Amino acid sequence: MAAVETRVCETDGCSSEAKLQCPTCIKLGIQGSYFCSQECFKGSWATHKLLHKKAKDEKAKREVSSWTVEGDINTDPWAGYRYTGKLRPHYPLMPTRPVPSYIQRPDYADHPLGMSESEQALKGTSQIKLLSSEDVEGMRLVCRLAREVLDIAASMIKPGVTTEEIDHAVHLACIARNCYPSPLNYYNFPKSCCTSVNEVICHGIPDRRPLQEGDIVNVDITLYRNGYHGDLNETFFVGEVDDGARKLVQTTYECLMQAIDAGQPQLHSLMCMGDEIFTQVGGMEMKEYDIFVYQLFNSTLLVLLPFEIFFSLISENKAVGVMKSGHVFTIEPMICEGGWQDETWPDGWTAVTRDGKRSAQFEHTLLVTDTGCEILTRRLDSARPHFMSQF
Ligand code: EYL
Ligand code: CO
Repeated sequence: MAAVETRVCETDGCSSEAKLQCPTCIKLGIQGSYFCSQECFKGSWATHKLLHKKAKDEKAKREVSSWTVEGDINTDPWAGYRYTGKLRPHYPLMPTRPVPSYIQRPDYADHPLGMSESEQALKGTSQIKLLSSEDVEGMRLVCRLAREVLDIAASMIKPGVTTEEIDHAVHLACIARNCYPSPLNYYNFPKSCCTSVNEVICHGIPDRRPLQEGDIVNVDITLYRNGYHGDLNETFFVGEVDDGARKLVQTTYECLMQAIDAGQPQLHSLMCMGDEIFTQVGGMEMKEYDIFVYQLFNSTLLVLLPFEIFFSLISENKAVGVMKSGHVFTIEPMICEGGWQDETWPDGWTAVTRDGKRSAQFEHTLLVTDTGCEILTRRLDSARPHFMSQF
């Protein structure tokens, strides 16, 4: 008897017969992708579109590797793309770095699209987890280790060093501390940290570009251990930089520290913290408030609520705006020299300013205590960030 082929709808939990095929998938040559109805197709879109991105990324990778002669650096991988500034990607990227199997992995590390099931399960819940004393110790440890790794990256900053070399050192330093480098494979992110040079606002991908005298570069480090993420970043000077760079980086650092000082339990302090960032930023325009809120769940983590969403919850007087002793979150202001408008490079990750002017960022992971915020990612050997000693 001949087998009759029946297709089942791709939507999670829907088992209807499916006859509609996604047109983009047909174009991109992606097999499968059948849905029973427009409704199911729309409902699955947020997840489904990631398949398109993955197929496009893989196609771009094939094109880059066939174009590149060994040893050559390709600084023009996306035909027709208009860059907003002087920075260019430097391809090809080195192959994905492996993490030894004895290191505990977050769930997204092995998901084909780098998605986190534990994070998805938390979508829409607005309660922030209160940490137990065991959780607090877990966060303290992973944040201290993340700080050590950022300090290693800081020690490498000088003209001529490539951001991929920094990423390599970061990758090994995470493993040496029995931690997984959190960015690796998170939504298929290809590297173990983010390096954001000059007009890159955030999520820059380490590549073969050597740092140049006068650059500013942000290195964003996140380590994962035993279900907890420790996340911090600093912006560094590469050699001598101009006065504009110094003012931008100094201002951004002050934003972060003033915002932290405004954080007190039992107040609508996230609003106060946001106000502090506004006040500090003065004449400069701002990309956005990036106060991401962490939630731990099922011993894996992390929901990131953009500040705008948080802000609207606070102004509606929902309990979620009240900071309580035992909440953990990061605060990560990004400040631009010019306009706040951003766009993303065709790699799908690198966020740059539309006007090509520079952007700086600092980030700490914080624990709310009865008396204020404890900076879990603080330096233990100095009261100052690295850029203050780089001149
Ligand atoms: C991965 C995934 C788009 C990072 C952070 C790397 C980047 C862009 C998709 C938050 C969320 C770092 O360190 C972070 N915040 O401070 N995703 C992150 N990725 C990535
Ligand atoms: Co970060």
